[in-house]
Amino acid sequence: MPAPPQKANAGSGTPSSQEVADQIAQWAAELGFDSFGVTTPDRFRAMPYDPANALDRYIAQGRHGDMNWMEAHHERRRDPSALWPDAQSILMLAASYAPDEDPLEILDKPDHAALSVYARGKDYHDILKGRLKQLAQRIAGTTGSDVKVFVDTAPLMEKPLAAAAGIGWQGKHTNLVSTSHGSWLFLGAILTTAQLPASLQHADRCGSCTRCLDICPTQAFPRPYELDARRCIAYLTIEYKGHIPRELREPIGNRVFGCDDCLAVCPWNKFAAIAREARFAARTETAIPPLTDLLTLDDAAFRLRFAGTPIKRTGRDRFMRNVLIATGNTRDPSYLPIVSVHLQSQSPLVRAMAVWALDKIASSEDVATHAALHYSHETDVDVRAEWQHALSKSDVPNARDEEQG
Ligand code: B12
Ligand code: SF4
Ligand code: SF4
Repeated sequence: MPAPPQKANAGSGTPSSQEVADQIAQWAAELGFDSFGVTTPDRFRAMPYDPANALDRYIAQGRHGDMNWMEAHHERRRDPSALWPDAQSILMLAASYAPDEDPLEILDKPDHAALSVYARGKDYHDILKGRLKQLAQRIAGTTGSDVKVFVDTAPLMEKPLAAAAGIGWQGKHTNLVSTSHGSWLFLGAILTTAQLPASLQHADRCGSCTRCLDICPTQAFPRPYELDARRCIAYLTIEYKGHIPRELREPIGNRVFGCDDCLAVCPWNKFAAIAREARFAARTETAIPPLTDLLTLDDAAFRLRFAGTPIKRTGRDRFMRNVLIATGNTRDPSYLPIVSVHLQSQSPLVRAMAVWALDKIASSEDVATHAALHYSHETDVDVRAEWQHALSKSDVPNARDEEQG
């Protein structure tokens, strides 16, 4: 492998490592990245809050919930050298997806679905990966070094790496914040065997602010700078495959896919320019859809509607589970006909949340009428439990007896 650039070699035409870093910064800007910084595995390990240790605690406490892939790749995630021992420098890139409107406004429209800002446009993984690959090719061509590109899905801790690379700091909501782009940044990484000068790190600028912690609808922060994913709406609506715990359904409100509350209240957002990348902007069909539109989606219509967005990856049934929770939270009986259709869904996940929504929007007489049609045929234990809970307020004797017995 050719030697990576080190220092200026007067008259030879070989660029110094600082000149190479400056050139990469320029390319990154040309490719649409809003921020760029360099760090090393040693600097990452020396971060004052010890990210590897924080990850160990997070996994040991089960805060990753059923994201088993975090446990499976734990050793590699905790240290970039474990992922790739030859990596000498880590280049962190950030792209702004700052919205052009207040993402919290939709929360006042319970008959519409709140889809988190990051999921409204084209899938950022695709956009970022394309750009990172182009940048990596140019770096490899210039330095002769080996390069690897990562965005989100690789076992790398992108937030502390970005903090180590001086892009910003990890805020109390745990995401990376920057003084110029606020909390709206996507992150990506390029690892290389080239030795490049490390960037200066940012100081933590959260100060005494606690806005992100205070607004969280599900109290997902056990303490500042720490998140229990099991309580986070982003986890529950996107990653979690099971029945969402009963006590967290009402706080979810109309957040059907992800949540932006802790990001949106960050005071540093006032310095964030609207995202340059038009493909991150909301597509008409994903902007703020009425719940009625979503409640009628079958699998094919779901795929068509959300093709190319992160939403498609959750699959129709999990998405419909979330839509039914939002529908229950409207407390609006006019949804009764469409909710009752879902009582017959093939998916227990959907049937269970249809029963919950029914309970929230219908009278106990209506619940009993629908139970008479469906409860005795129900074989799924979780769906039966939802029926029993709903019926505990009405007069259907067999369900009440079963719950008591
Ligand atoms: C797993 C995951 C999730 C999980 C868990 C999130 C979490 N905080 O762990 C869930 C599904 C909940 C999630 C949600 C979201 N995610 Co996410 N997620 C990831 C992923 C894949 C791994 C994160 C991870 O390593 N978690 C493990 C724990 C240990 O890390 P941590 O919470 O950051 O813990 C740190 C702090 O506790 C800190 N710490 C501990 N003590 C102290 C003390 C002090 C003083 C300080 C300063 C810090 C500190 O050290 C730990 C290590 O850094 C990354 C991509 C990647 N490969 O890194 C994207 C990523 C973090 N997610 C991202 C986004 C955009 C989101 C959402 C905004 C999406 C949405 N709108 O719904 C939400 C935000 C929720 C939130 N408040 O965090 C972006 C964040 C970009 C940014 N600006 O930081 C990332 C980087 C993806 C990307 N490539 O852009 N996500
Ligand atoms: S994304 Fe929402 S639920 Fe998750 S921590 Fe932030 S405010 Fe809480
Ligand atoms: S809202 Fe306040 S505490 Fe939270 S990340 Fe932003 S500045 Fe820090």
